[in-house]
Order: sequence, then structure tokens, then C-alpha cells
Amino acid sequence: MKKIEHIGIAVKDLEAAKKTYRSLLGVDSYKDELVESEAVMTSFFRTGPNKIELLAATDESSAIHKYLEKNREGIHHIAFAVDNILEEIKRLEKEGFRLLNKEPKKGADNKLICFVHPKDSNGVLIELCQDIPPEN
Ligand code: CMX
Repeated sequence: MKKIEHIGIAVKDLEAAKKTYRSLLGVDSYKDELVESEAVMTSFFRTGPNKIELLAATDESSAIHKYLEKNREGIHHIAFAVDNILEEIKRLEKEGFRLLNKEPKKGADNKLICFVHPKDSNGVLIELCQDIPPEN
């Protein structure tokens, strides 16, 4: 894995959280994006080389909704950039990690994504992210 791509933070009220992070980081969110397949509305901030993703549930089917029923707002996942997500999935499966989706899916901010079960990584939900190459 190359580097931490972003840190995902589960929030109840996206607009209120955006205001907080705008004040905290001193920059505006550079993108809001709905990810229908995950039932989440996201907002991204860049700070130096790092990215923060705020995540709010759009309905009760969302993993973020379930998470916030059981937990307070806070860090939901850590995402790592990978060059080849299929190779990384194969490698992690060989190492005994449970992948939560066997096929990479389209995530926010132009990424192919896949999650590793938090029980296999000391209680931290891990996301793999590969940039989707631009179409010619
Ligand atoms: N971080 C750490 N632990 C987590 C967790 C998280 N984000 N979400 C759930 N868990 C833990 C729970 O605390 C619970 O632990 P205990 O058994 O000790 O209580 C266990 O995992 C099972 O949790 P659950 O509430 O019963 O939830 P599910 O098993 O139904 O789902 C998970 C958990 C991680 C498998 C599911 O949320 C998932 O598939 N996540 C991947 C997709 C996702 O998170 N999408 C939203 C973000 C999308 C985006 O970034 O665009």
C-alpha cells in the first residue's frame, strides 16, 4: 500500500460538520459527492498532502446509519491508496483478511474501493482505494 489516501469521519449532520472542518482546517471542502451505492453523502477536505472525508447517511440502509446507532460521531475508516486493487485484494485474501466486497466498487472521488473487515485489523475499518484512470 502506498500511503494513507484519506481518513473517513462519520457525522450526523453534514452541513454542520462541514462548517466545523472549514473552521478547523481553514479551507473549504473541495467536493461534495453522493455515493448512492453506499447511501452516503460525502464532503472532502484537503489539508497539505492529506484528505479528510466527512460521511453522512442518506437513509437507514447506510453503513454510516448503523454505525451511528451504536457509536458516537468520529473516525469511521482509514483508506489506503493502492496501485492495483485487484492484486491487493488477492494479496490480502492470501494473508487471511476478510474482504467485505470481493469485487472493487465505485466509491467517491473517482476511486475503485474495497473494505477489509475491522475485526481483522485490530478494530479499524480499512478501505483500499485505486484511482480510476481517465477514459481516453
Ligand atoms: N470501525 C470499527 N469497527 C466497526 C465499524 C467501523 N467502521 N463498523 C462496525 N464495526 C464493528 C462493530 O462495532 C461490531 O463490533 P462488535 O461485534 O464487537 O460489537 C462489528 O464491527 C459488527 O458491526 P455491526 O454494527 O454488526 O455491523 P455489520 O457487521 O452489519 O457491518 C461492516 C459492519 C464493517 C461489515 C459494514 O459497515 C461494512 O460492510 N462496511 C463497509 C462499507 C462502508 O462502511 N460504507 C460506508 C462508507 C462508504 C464510503 O467511504 O464511501
